[in-house]
Amino acid sequence: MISNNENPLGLFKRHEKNPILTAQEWPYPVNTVFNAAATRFNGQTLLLVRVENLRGMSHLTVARSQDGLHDWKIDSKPTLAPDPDNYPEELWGIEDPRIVYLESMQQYAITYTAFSRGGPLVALALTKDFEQFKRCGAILPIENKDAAFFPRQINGKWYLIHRPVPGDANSTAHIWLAESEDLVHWGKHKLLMMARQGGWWDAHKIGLGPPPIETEEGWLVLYHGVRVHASGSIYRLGLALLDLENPAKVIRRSKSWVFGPTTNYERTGDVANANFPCGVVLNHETKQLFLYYGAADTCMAVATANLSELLEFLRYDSQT
Ligand code: BMA
Repeated sequence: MISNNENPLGLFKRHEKNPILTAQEWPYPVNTVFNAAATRFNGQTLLLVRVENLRGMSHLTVARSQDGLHDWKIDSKPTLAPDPDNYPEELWGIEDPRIVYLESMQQYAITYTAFSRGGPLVALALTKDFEQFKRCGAILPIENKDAAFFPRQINGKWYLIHRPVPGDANSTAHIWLAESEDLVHWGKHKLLMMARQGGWWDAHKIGLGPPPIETEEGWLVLYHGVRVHASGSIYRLGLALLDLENPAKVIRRSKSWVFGPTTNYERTGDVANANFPCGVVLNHETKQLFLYYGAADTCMAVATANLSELLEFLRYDSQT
């Protein structure tokens, strides 16, 4: 039998009921539902789903399920809608959230892309109950996306992973790390991981997927890598491991991708060949990881993996 170390594409197993959420079952008319953040809340799995309306703009809506797989209960109207009157950066919608529970503050931090007149940027909202939200406004200017906090302070500082785009939307883009005292003002920006070059699968752009996961070996980072081909881009997923006490240090980075578009619902949709995870839920007893991902910018799907198998694969396939 071929081990997962020799077959990275065996690490993540798609759920047989995929896609788990589609526009057809939404309680109100929408175009697509994708790129959801994920967390556990009140004993349930909660997804904060990016929903694109019939004007092409996105808002966020909560869907809950007891087991994270079946019987989703979807809020009957947008849970967090853009508020451009008070937050002009949300003019053209809010997208691609990441949720991190900040134990020390007893609240959930939601970092999301606000699509401003000047381009996409990173905004922050805090909540305790997913009903009332305290917006903190834009925390990083254009063009920036794919940001999430680490769930705890490290040596007295908050850390944020983010992905600025240095030129126009087609330029190469890398993953950065920033520090803050208060979650709102970010500085000491450092380049954390670069897109590879040439023929590599992650040679064009890379960006954080779900928020970093704390493990005994380091912070496990699942990141998307983009390769541009004649017929468009392919979004796939790779792994990296950061030092627990110094997250600016990359200990390992997978050479191969570990998850990419293969099924019909991943290969066909509004944006073909985009597997785009923004949320992960870890079962701390079984060490099973539920990866929630938008498929082809059209629907939501889930795949499961074993945490120790991912770490073992990283030991085997690493390059930094
Ligand atoms: C990225 C983001 C995602 C999207 C992906 C594929 O730049 O905008 O929201 O899923 O492109 O279209």
